[in-house]
Amino acid sequence: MTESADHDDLRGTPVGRRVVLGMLGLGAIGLTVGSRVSGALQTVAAKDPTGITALVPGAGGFRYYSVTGAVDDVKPADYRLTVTPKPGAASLTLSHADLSVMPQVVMTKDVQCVTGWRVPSVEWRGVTLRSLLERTGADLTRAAIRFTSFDGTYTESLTMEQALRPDVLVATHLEGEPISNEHGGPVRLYVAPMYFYKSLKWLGGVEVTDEVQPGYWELRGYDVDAWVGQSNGRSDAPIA
Ligand SMILES: Nc1nc2c(c(=O)[nH]1)N[C@H]1C(S)=C(S)[C@@H](COP(=O)(O)O)O[C@H]1N2
Ligand SMILES: [Mo]
Repeated sequence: MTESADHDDLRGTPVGRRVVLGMLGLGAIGLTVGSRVSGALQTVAAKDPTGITALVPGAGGFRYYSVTGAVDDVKPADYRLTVTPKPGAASLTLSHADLSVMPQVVMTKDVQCVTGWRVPSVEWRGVTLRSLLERTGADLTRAAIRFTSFDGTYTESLTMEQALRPDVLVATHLEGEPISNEHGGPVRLYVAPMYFYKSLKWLGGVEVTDEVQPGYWELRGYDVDAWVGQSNGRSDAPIA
């Protein structure tokens, strides 16, 4: 099914398939927020029947998404990440400088949004979630991780097995530059093998949990295990 077909199908359909409703929500929110970016973008978005053409200025092919509208532009010096190493344990706080002295990893991989757009060969830099968990003494025998955003609304999750993969990054740099506010800076998640909704922007909290707690879009019908090409009824090529 195509995105425009989803939207057409939904006209006059009061309730129904959760995934399709979720997709409508995703597209509509991209349009709403994107239209605030600039008048020119609003014009482009308004002409697009799928409503998801709000391009991030100067970021070839990316669309801007935020379920909360504009988010505070937090400077690296003011950034804090709260880590809860096991359920019920006291949390600890990391600064941007703490992240920058952990082993840095660079990976060039695709970005694939579940609504269909793909940006090939994007360079990400940061620390693996694994090394962050190890260095904060997290209990790696627990089931899952829950992520919160300092936008106050968006959440995500990974199983512990997924979280420990080498291609899951707590990212600080995108294409060689500090991640901009639009892209979820100063620190966001990049979950390479999964649809981009797993890559939570404006990362504020990393919490070890005893069960997977489905994230924002997953509560609205998207798959929790969001492998590219093997979930959400899509057949995109996997990200190598
Ligand atoms: N905090 C937060 N993270 C988020 C989202 C969001 O709305 N809020 N949208 C997700 C979705 S659906 C996508 S496609 C990507 C978009 O990232 P971009 O705006 O850098 O292109 O962010 C993901 N992470
Ligand atoms: Mo997305």
